[in-house]
Amino acid sequence: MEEQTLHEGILNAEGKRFALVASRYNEIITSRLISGASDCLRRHGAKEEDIEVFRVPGAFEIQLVARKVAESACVDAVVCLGTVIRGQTPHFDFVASEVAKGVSRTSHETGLPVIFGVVTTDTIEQAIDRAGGRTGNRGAEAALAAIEMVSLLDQIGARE
Ligand code: INI
Repeated sequence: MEEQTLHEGILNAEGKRFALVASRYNEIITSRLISGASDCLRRHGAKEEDIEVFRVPGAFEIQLVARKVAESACVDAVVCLGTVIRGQTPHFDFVASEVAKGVSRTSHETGLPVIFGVVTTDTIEQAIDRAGGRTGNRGAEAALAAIEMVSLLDQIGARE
């Protein structure tokens, strides 16, 4: 049988530039996502000066800034961070689905990894769990996904 050719990103962020677009709503949770993402990027080789943080009021505003930053071509990937908690708003479904759709659309339309690191939960306890609590840090996971995707896209680019 012929050997397969596997393409997968490596987890090395050296020389790469990242933007974190993070909402202020539920700041106690989102600040932990920012710390988790920044720490993960640094530990994988990104320089402090190559990590920019853009703050927006709420998750609903993430998409616009993520798109502007992605279009500026100054970064290799954008990591979107926020916290939407169902108990806090009847608008939960609307806000959560808009930000998810917006992040996905921005990635497809700009060709840049735009990663969804928005915590969407029923309760604040579940959000804490996902922001460095019992079930890891969603910000760090999103940053890792960004590093992997940048590397994979580099490999695809090198084949063209
Ligand atoms: N924004 C969030 O990021 N999380 C929430 O849980 C939330 N709630 O509960 O309403 C929220 N609302 C604000 C929204 O994102 C916009 O900032 C606002 O509607 C102004 O456009």
